[in-house]
Amino acid sequence: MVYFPEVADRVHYEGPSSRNPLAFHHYDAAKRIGAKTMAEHLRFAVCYWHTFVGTGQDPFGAPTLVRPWAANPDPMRRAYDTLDAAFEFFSKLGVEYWCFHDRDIAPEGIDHAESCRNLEALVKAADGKQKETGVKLLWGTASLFSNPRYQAGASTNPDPHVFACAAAQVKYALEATHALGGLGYVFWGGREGYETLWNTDMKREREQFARLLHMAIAHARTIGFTGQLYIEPKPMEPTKHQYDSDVEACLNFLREFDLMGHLKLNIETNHATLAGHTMQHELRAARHAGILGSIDANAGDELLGWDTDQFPTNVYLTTTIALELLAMGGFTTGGLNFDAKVRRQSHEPIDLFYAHIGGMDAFARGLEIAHRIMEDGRLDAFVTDRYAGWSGPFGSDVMSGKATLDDCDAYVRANGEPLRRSGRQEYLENLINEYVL
Ligand code: XLS
Ligand code: NI
Ligand code: NI
Repeated sequence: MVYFPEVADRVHYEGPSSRNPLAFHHYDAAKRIGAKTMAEHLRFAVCYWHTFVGTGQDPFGAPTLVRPWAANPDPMRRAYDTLDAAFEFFSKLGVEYWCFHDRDIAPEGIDHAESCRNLEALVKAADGKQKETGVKLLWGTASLFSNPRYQAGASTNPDPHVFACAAAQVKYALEATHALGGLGYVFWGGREGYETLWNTDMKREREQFARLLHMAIAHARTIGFTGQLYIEPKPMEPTKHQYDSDVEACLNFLREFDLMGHLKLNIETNHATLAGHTMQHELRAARHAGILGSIDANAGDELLGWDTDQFPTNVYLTTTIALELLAMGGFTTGGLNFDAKVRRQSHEPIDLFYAHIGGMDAFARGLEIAHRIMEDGRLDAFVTDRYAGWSGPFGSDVMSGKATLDDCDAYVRANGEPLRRSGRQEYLENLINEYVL
């Protein structure tokens, strides 16, 4: 069955003047930007959960995204149909990667053993699809938040029996990811946090979470999975407070529990803004610590206080992301995964194409702009110059630990009042706009 008949074979690049809404206007996969092609820089992935199993259900209303691939009453049949639709979509869109949770691709069975069998069957089918289409797995993950048993957390649950369920699920999800040649595996702790501290031993829960991660690292080694493991910061939702609240909290967690070097971060735009940070801040903090691994590309709504997971269309945002990406030297195992969903009124399958085309075009433009800003060099030169004093004899003595408070006292007595220099924020904002506009 063909699920997306409106797209005959593939979405093509037609250039900025095209009026075809089912063509790329900026994303030209093979176009070279510096040393790499656009496709090599951006490494787009489509997420399975929002795009193929999201229903549009909200607390006020029933599902609106009623999909032709979800029509079969038998859950296993439905899973195979969904897989067909997904790989048709990936191929027609021309993305290289996909991402999934165990429960997205295969339904839960009546018990753990049946759930594992279901997953194995769908992994086998997905493997065939990957070989047929050439689409690869960016990362896999386990849904440790949807089943009611996880209501009080998965690895951070007060009950070790629940911990065991979560760990067993991670074992199979890791093996599934490995079987599919996944480049990475993500831990997003959807319920690894608390609703109220009155019933919570926060110290113990964080230790439990770290234990699960150490166990997963050991299992990855046992099965020979060499992909990158990531944790994904998010401050809240569904919990009131999630332990992986932002990049700096994750960094502290990784250092505290001896996990640095084993995990990197998968950073999501809407999670950054929920944490009260810009995406630029989160990426910068991770990049400086050497743990910027992958990106969940989406956008929030400035006026709404939850994870709206919208498609990124703002070129200013994609430019700042691309600047961090270029400054890092590009992805190694990571990519740009559209962890984004169409609005519940956009209920037709074709809306999924419009959404992804828009996101890919916005990133293509952002990449071109960021590359030109880097080539131009004025922004970097300004920042370097702003700190130039630190390369002088006094600045070097301070930073090498040679200078004492007495030396500072002597320096001020000899040199008097420092000159104030403008931060030139508006000048720099205009400089960025020279390229964006
Ligand atoms: C939810 C998260 C989730 C992870 C994967 O907010 O973004 O989708 O990316 O579990
Ligand atoms: Ni995400
Ligand atoms: Ni999210």
